[in-house]
Amino acid sequence: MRKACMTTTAAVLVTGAAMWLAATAGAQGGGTIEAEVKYNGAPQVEKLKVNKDTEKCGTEATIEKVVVGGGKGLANAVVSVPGAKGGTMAKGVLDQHGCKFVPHVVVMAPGELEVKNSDDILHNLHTYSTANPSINKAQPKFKKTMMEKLEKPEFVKVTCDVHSWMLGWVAVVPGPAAATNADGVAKIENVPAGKQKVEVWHETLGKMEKEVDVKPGAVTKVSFEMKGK
Ligand SMILES: [Cu+2]
Repeated sequence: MRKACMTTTAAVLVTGAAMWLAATAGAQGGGTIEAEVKYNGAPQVEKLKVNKDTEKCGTEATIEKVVVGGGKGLANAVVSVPGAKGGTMAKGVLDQHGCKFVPHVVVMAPGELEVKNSDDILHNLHTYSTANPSINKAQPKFKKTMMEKLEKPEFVKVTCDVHSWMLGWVAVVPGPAAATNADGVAKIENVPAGKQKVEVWHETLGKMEKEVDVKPGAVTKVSFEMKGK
């Protein structure tokens, strides 16, 4: 009884110390970068007629090349801090749903990508890579999920050989990163304080970079304006 009691006390002390350490690290070590990406041009969204698997794909496909939202915000741009170690990285999950890649741009740390097939039809994952081995693999309707390796940083184009209009991207980035939302805003949390290079990538508009000074425990804002090519 006495031993159990002491073990519990020790566990509480250890948990308390861990929480204190985590709180201290959060307050001193990292800040948030809020990036706003704008595009001063016209959206490029193509529509085309679909005449295959229409019960799942619908009769019209939308190809999102440049999506511009409210206040000229550019969606689907990837904002990353390539030189920062640590930070929060999302697991890579790419779904094929309604004969579209969802999300249009997946952001992930080097490692494994989970590829889902939410449609009850055959898709064929085809990636275009230089740093990673290319993938060209059928995903039949019964195969709801498959795991693929993308271990080197790279922006990988993804298509489907069954449905020619399907287009997506997987951004494999070494540091903390996020894709911009419909308003062109991306928030990256837990970025180590100090001078950091922030990089923006967009599938058709290219790359830009800026240096920011990340303040611990604060939000550092940075804005970009992508130019048309
Ligand atoms: Cu497909």
